[in-house]
Amino acid sequence: MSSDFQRYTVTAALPYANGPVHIGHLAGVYLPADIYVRYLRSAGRDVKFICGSDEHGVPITIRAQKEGVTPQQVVDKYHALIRDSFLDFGVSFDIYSRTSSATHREVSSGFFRKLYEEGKFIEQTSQQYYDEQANQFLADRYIVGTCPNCGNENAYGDQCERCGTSLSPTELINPRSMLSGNNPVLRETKHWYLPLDQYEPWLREWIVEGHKNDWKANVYGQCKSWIDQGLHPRAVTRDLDWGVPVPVEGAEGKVLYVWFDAPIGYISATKDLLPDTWETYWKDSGSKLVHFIGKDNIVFHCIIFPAMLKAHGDYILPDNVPANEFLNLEGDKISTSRNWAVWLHEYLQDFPGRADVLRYVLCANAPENKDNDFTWKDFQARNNNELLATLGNFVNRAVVLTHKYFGGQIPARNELTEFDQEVLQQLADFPARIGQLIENYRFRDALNELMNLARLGNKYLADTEPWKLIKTDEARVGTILNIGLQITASLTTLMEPFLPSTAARLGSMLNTEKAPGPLLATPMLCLSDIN
Ligand code: B3M
Ligand code: ZN
Repeated sequence: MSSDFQRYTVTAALPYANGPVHIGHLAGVYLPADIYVRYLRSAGRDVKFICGSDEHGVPITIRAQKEGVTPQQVVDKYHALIRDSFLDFGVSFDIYSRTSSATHREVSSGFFRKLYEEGKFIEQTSQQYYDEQANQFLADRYIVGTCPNCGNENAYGDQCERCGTSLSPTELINPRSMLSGNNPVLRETKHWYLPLDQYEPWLREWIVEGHKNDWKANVYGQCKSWIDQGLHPRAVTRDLDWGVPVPVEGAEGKVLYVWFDAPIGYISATKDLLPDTWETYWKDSGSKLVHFIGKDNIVFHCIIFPAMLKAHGDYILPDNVPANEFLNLEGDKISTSRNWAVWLHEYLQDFPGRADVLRYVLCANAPENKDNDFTWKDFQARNNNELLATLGNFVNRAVVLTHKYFGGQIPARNELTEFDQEVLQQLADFPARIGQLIENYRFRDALNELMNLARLGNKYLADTEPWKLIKTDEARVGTILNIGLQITASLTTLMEPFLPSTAARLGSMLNTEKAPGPLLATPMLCLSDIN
């Protein structure tokens, strides 16, 4: 139970710094994580929100080759772009670090070395694909071929993106090198493997038995099917020249596999943030570790990384891994290579100051339990019918009428009718209900409850009709607006995790908070916009 924990370590998947981030990333990972963290902070909990760029691996070097620049230039460019997009959308990381940092090299090397010295790896020589023209082993995405599962002719050496099957290069039919296009040859090379098979009984007990009821069905189902199929040793090193060098003798020209070093990036980023106290967030059993990820990252966060943490021995394990499904765009899969995406930085060029509108739409339609579709028509309808007509309209009426009838002073609450009491009772139930939903990772439902509160406010004003009563019963109108403003103030607090800049704007309008900071300075709801 959440109440047993004294603090929270919340991570969001480290995006590859090989391209900008799009609405699928925001809807699937960063928005739910940010809502969760903002809620925890507002509830006074001790929480650290950790992220950074994933700057190693073949996706980076391939992009560098395509653009004719160095891998370092690629990651420098996209690290800055991604970091700024998150900032512009109010994703409130405590740190946005990067895996090319000195801290990360030290922490990930130290992690590997400890496992190596304690004999936790298997050392194995095997035949791997090699491109004789490029003089290079073909790790992971450097090799493509036909997927043995679905026949996709462009499956990668580690995964088929069409059917989602995870692959090893030698399973590909008709393999070809991404570097030269040639058919590769097999050559001998030595690597270190994490014997996942040895962790199978423990993983079965921890996940299949232990997390049956609290992990999301999509996450639990994927894990169970992996474990049921039987786990095998996995190589944690690669023959590449971009990455964290393998810190042992006889490993020249080898680096840590990107999926070995990247999750350790969560730990190094925490160390960057809190050089003296980071260990509390990773080693104390009073800390609740939660990983927000997309569904293609489930096996790495639920099976491989926990096995690494277990092998290491000093670390806590994730309490939950709330992965989302995918978001499509206008009925088609989002694709970087086909440039079919809404890029976050471009959205803000088209809709300056409207980050909250996208946050709202992506949360209301989040792919929590199944793949979902983003359409501009739905975006427009939700903006007009929900944000403006429901939320905006209510807040506008409450505030404008108070200015009109009471010069902007909050009127006194006089005698309460039965209806008033009923509404106040309903109002009092919202915070706990919304909080409970957020703590259970049900962000869509939580947002819907927030809108139900705005609906309650609209109904209250429509039923009590203060604009008719003002001529005859000013005291009664005072009570009505007092309650209307109470609902507005609660809405402001409760909306903060979802719509942070709108909440700041309303807070300053209601004088409940100090003026908004620079990130939050752009209003979404302008009083003149509505009615
Ligand atoms: N960079 C994959 C991705 O962006 C990977 C996540 C790493 S999380 C440790 O989908
Ligand atoms: Zn396939």
